[in-house]
Amino acid sequence: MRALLVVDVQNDFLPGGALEVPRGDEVVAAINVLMPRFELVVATADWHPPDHASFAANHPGRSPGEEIALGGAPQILWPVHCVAGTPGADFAPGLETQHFAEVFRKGTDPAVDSYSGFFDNHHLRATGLGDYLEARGVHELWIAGLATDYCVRFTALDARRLGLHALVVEDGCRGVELHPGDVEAARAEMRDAGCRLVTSADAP
Ligand code: VGL
Ligand code: ZN
Repeated sequence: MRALLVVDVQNDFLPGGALEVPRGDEVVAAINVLMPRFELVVATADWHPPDHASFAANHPGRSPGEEIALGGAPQILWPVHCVAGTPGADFAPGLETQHFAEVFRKGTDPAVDSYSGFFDNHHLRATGLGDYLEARGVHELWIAGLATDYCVRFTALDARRLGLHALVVEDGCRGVELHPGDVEAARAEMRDAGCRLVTSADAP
């Protein structure tokens, strides 16, 4: 069984959003074309409480882009984004969300961030996505969305750790590129972990 996972295609990650991904809006059309080709489509949504520890605003004197230690691990501080229930957390306009069989919310714990759609950044808590896919006999996971160098990357790496075939649809993804080269490094890391980098033309 093959499934498509749509990662964090939410307003705050689009141009003009709180944590804008350059050309992030371009993934919508590519994903809309992809979705009808899969028997199962699921999505993740970044879904933070206002007091989330990844928000620079919750650390007096800190600015977005700076790094702190959080629970013993490095944490990049972000602008306030994808606050649960706000318009910034809504799916992008035009995204055909009626294809989503399920949505997995992540980053809901104020104390820990969650880039991966499967586990939080400390790998302590599962979102349920892994069990959901296993219960449906999914062995091949196609992944598209935002952002290539954060949530797509960590989701794809966790998919491999869980023994799934992971295919990252490059024209369905865009990166933040906080530092130049981040997207290229993410591509190399995913490839080295056994992910296949494909385009939507390769879809079934
Ligand atoms: C993301 C940074 C912070 C993402 C989420 O969806 O890639 N990046 N929160
Ligand atoms: Zn976030």
